[in-house]
Amino acid sequence: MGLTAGIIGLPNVGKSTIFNALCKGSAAAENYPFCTIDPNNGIVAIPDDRLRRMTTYLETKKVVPTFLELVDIAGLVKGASKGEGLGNQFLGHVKNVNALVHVVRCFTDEDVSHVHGQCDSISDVEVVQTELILKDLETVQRGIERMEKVSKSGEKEAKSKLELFKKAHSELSKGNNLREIFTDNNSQSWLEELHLLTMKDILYVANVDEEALQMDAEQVLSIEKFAQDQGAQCIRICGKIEAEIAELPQEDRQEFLESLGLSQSGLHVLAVSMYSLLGLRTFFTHNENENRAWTIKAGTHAQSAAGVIHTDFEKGFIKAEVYELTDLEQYGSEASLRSAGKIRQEGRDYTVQDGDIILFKFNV
Ligand SMILES: Nc1nc2c(ncn2[C@@H]2O[C@H](COP(=O)(O)OP(=O)(O)O)[C@@H](O)[C@H]2O)c(=O)[nH]1
Ligand SMILES: [Mg+2]
Repeated sequence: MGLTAGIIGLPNVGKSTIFNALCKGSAAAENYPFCTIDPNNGIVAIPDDRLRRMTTYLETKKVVPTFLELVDIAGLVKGASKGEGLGNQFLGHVKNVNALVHVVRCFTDEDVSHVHGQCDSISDVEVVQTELILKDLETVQRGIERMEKVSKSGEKEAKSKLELFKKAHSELSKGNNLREIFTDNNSQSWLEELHLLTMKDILYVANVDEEALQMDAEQVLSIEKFAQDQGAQCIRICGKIEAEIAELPQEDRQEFLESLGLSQSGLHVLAVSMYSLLGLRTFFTHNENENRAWTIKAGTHAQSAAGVIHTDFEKGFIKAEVYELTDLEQYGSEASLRSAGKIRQEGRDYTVQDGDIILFKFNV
């Protein structure tokens, strides 16, 4: 499952700094030379300690984590929806991502200029949000015009869609993000064809000063409140520290983090938040060639989970043999788990749980 997050925000807020640090840091940690695709697209490995733990007991040739694709989307300024700056290019890129990571400047640095002269986090997020809303208004307006034509032909579904699009238009006109309004599956699937920006899940990232990672600064609190009012999450990352971490060899990173009083890197915090935002779960597989982590949506059944690995696994699905990491750590090997009856036999409708280690049985 390709999962893509687009990093957005005003110019000079630290988007590229965070993007580069996460991609570079991840590439070094996982030893993946291919991690950066181009200057604006990168693949970061989702850090997951369970892969390491399982590999202590299950010997294999390589360990493959699951990935998140990041896109550094430049060019959002006031007026972007009307084509200012890199307006149209920006909006073209942002249309294709699964989720938005909205970086807000909360750090103080007189050497780094601010597009609007002074740094005010709330008015900054509002400028960005307004551009997304304006662009959606334009898109929805086109949708309405199209549906008006189609519904004249008497098609029933088109009439209901037209109503829905009009409701969306009125909510946007009031300055509302659509994700907060349309939470039911039916509306969501009808709105999907419009690729609306304010329907996308969003995570706010306060790019803070080193001290503000642990201490509450006023700017940060106000952004956290802003996010909370929308039912969204806000995390704190210090771009400067992430950039320093990315330069360190893997074995020195934990100590560096601890010296700053931190337990996890920004990438870790971001990955965990992304998973929770998008309702994602991880399961693991093991064979002599690789131990691997896979991403699925919460609620995915065993047969569809098999399809994430290979369509043949899904088509020829027989059963899933499932066990838990903590049992593996207690019994030490698959053979011992088997003789202790700790490997469960599950059918196609079994709902895969986060952390399951699964051996799929299938016909080819
Ligand atoms: N002091 C400080 N400067 C930062 C931080 N993050 C980014 N910067 C600086 O802010 C400037 C703009 O950063 P950049 O990542 O290019 O911003 P972008 O336009 O949003 O991509 C650069 O000079 C960065 O070094 C931070 O956490 N603290
Ligand atoms: Mg940039």
